[in-house]
Amino acid sequence: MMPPYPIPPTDLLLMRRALELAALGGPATRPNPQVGCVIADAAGNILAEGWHRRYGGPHAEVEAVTALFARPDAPSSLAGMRVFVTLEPCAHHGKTPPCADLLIRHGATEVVVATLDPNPLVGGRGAARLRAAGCAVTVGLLAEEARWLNRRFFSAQERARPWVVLKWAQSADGFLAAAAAEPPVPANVTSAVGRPTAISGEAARRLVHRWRTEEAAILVGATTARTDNPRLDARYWPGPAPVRMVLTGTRALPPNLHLLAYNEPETLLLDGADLPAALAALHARGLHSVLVEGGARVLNSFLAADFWDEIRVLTNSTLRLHAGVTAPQLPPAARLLRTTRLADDLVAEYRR
Ligand code: AOF
Ligand code: ZN
Repeated sequence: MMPPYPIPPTDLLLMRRALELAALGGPATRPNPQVGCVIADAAGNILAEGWHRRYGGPHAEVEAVTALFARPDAPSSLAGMRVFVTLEPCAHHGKTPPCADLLIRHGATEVVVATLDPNPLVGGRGAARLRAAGCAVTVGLLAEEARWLNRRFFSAQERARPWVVLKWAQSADGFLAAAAAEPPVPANVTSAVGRPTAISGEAARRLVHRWRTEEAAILVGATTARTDNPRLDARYWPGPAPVRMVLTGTRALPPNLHLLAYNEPETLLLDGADLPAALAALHARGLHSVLVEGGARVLNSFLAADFWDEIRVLTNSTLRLHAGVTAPQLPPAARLLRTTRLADDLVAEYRR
């Protein structure tokens, strides 16, 4: 059942709050979704809040119900309360007992859900169980926002492939790197192998490290691994570092590269000739998203195969390279989500 039209503005506010709480879970919930829960009284006053804080920890509903009954003025049950939760309450015994049962046990009479849980273990069963117990369940309030928040989780559950974020940094004149050959470089040279070139400023680099904490894996091609010798960690932002991956060709990588020399956790080497297999390997490891950081060949191969969900482009507006490795072209399906300016760098984020 979709929410009644018109949607009461208070319901929107309460579900938005639940989504804010969900986002506090951040990468710590991986590979679980980020879930938030708000319990309000019949008038719409928030009495308790909760969110899924970390993988294996209590679910959002458990946190909120516990907070509610810890109040000195706690109600005797959930009867007459309004429970807002960003994901359908679970119906399965996972690391924790089913949230639907918890809500029923406490006499819940109204639950508002943003989206059903795509997990086949749940998939509508939580809502059905609540309804069977006489609880009114509404599904679909701010569903799009809730799906976006957990886009990586939904991608894994619904498409059995990771959410793919392509990222590159380019000069104002559209180059990823200066040409490998030292000048003089003919103006028409667009080599695929460049020189390691610092494109972005300090703030943009820090933002990229934040992005790295937000995705489960990070991937570059063998040429980038060789030429740039990147670490691909997240040392400029608190949070988990992504699992590092290199798409390799036929040549072995030099073992003294940072990616191989500092091999804890292990850098995975995947076959660059078979992108579907590489993505399947990520999915099989429970990695729900990947940040693809280059180089040109790898980015273009993801674009050509249409394996992308978001594209983020950092453009240094003051740097001109005149020649070198040409930046990929944005695909026609890319829609600008937002732009941000960080000193000289323009950050453009696209989705489909
Ligand atoms: C909820 N509320 O806050 C979350 C849910 O292993 P477990 O017990 O933690 O269960 C993980 C699954 O439960 C996860 O895949 C997803 O389907 C659901 N997550 N459900 O009711 C929550 N985090
Ligand atoms: Zn649950």
